[in-house]
Amino acid sequence: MKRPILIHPDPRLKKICEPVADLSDDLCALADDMLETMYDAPGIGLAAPQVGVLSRLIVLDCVKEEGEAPRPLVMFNPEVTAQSDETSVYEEGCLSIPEQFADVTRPTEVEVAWIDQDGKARKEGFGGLWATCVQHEIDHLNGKLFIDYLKPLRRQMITRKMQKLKRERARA
Ligand code: K1U
Ligand code: ZN
Repeated sequence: MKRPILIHPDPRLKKICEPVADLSDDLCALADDMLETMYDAPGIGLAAPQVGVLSRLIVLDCVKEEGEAPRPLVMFNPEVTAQSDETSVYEEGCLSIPEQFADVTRPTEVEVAWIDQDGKARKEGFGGLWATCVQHEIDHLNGKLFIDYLKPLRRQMITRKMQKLKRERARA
């Protein structure tokens, strides 16, 4: 089932999310819903607070090549366990901040530990777009949006645009 995506500004997008203690059927169903919502948007990642659930759960699939097999990843309690000194700049977007994009600098490579949908502990290194996306999604679990990396004036302008968008959508 597809779920509605919260639009910034929303207090739920600023909260620190709670670790997942047990993988219940409800949480696994939420992960499936999030993947469906992400692919439909379309997007390459989604974090639980973006659908209003304040738990440490993210999904991502950064396979972009047409014809290449999809690689959906579901991560409970993801944590960056190591990061490169080298940084890369990527023009990021966010499904909670539609049609706004900005350059963000992050470590080029990260190692991430997480619990998968079968309850198994996993650890893997990511680079390129995967590294950017997993860091963006983990930021969501800590109440941080990509616009928080921008200068205050640019952030304010984007926030005002989103407030206007929300008013227009509420009227429609
Ligand atoms: O967290 C989100 O809001 C999802 C976001 C993830 C992301 C994008 C870019 C850099 C870092 C993280 C998106 O998926 S925005 C949409 C998007 O980037 C995209 C959509 C379709 C095809 C390719 C990319
Ligand atoms: Zn986002």
